[in-house]
Amino acid sequence: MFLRSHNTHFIFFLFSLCLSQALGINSNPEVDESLTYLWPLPSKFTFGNQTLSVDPGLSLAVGGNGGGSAIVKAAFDRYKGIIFKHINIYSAYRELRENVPVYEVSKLSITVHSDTEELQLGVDESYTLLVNKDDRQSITRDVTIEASTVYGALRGLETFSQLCSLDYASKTVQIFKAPWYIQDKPRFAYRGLLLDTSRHYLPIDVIKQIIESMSYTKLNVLHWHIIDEQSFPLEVPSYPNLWKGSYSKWERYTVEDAYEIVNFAKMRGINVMAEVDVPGHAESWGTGYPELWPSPSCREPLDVTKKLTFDVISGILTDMREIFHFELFHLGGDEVNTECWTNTRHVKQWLHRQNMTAKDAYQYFVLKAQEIAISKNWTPVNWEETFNTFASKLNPKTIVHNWLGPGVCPKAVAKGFRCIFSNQGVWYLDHLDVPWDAVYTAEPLEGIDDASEQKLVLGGEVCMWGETADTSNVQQTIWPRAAAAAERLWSQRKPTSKRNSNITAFPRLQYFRCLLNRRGVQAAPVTNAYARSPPI
Ligand code: CP6
Repeated sequence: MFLRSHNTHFIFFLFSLCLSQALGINSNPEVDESLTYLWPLPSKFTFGNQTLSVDPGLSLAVGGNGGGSAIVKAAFDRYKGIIFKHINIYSAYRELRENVPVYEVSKLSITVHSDTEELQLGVDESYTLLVNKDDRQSITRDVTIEASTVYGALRGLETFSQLCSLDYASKTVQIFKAPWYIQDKPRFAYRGLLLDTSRHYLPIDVIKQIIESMSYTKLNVLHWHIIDEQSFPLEVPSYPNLWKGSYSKWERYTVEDAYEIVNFAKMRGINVMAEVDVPGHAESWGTGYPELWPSPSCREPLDVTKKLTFDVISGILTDMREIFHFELFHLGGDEVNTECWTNTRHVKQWLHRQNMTAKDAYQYFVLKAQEIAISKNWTPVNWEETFNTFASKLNPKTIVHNWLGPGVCPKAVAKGFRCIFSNQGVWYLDHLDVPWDAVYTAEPLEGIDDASEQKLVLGGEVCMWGETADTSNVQQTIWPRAAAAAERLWSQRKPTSKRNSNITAFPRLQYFRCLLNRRGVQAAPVTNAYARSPPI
């Protein structure tokens, strides 16, 4: 009796061992994680132990209602360039003529179910990626990506490209640990990066390179902080003197340039959220229109008393509405010092007549700007000071953008506002002393336990302010730490500490940082002299 039972178990054990070997599936995700080289980590995946070679002539087959999309075809061509970047295709084929071709992966099939190319907050970015097991009929393997939208297909293509690695010795591209089964979707709808083109001008090509590199980590919003007190680089046809506030004629963006950026981003599934920061951070507006300053010697916030001020805001937003199709629009509202209002005679008199304090005038200004944005069918986003100062007066559509510390999102969502997390202590990239693991372990839902309140946190954003970054160092300041935030925002929540991050995430992030370098992105080492992690 005992022996028989023991035997049965033993035979079953042998059987399952053979089965899992035949299938080549390793289904224990707890163990898998540190063995994969994907960034950000997909929500569900299994892999095996086979190595496949990928044909440099890889072809694309598309299907589904959205299969005809130019976005998918262009992305396939881009990714082919990335995957085979270091292979000279002619020498690869010369080898082929001499040896028998043995590529196991020659075709990628993509199915996109919906034909809509609408790119808005919460667009379905999920996908399933299959690098199929041996069907024992032929050596070729099926690789399929299935997604609801073209944007899901883009995320799947990125993951596929990360499965492909170049074997420098044989000059072949290989997929390790096949078969792969990956089912993936983002944890948060809003995964942003702020770029500031006012403190230093960034050429169009540099902005495009940054957008391209964002797509490698599945970030999906470029928050373009275009204008600030130092310079006004954007062309505004309604008020053509505004860009006189640029550093020079050469450090400007035409309307055409802005279109080009938005389209380049859309092709990569990235929305561009423009910011017009008012009433503070707007001194440069007065270079072209000095009447916008309270006085020539006291230049910001913008003059709250004048009709012109709101006409100009309205003109800028009207022109921008043509360019920026994203439903969110950032109106700033941060760091407003009202001394110029209380110290300038005509403004002081106006405040007195209106029976307003300086704080009332700040609220009046912000709400008026919000109304302009809302009338243009935009959802207004404000830095957290507006919420901190007059939450009950804010339009309920307002999205609160955190920055001053970790505390405001719990308060904002408790009052029913939506929130974006950008705690400056961990997600301001210009703070060079913040190590990668502090970025990685930051949690947008910290302090929010209620499920319906958690839903109001749209996600988060890392901020690359421009005071100390320009073309020469912007990419190495953004990466690799922005990638740490990107995984926090994409991948499912798990308890993370510096200790387990160092085991499960650190080797993957190091690998990913090298991947960025191979793709031509000047990502810094994961730990550097400024940002050394403490020993675990
Ligand atoms: N510019 C604008 C900035 C900052 C903010 N707004 C900023 C403040 C403090 C730090 C970094 C950046 N440079 N317009 C705050 C939202 Cl540490």
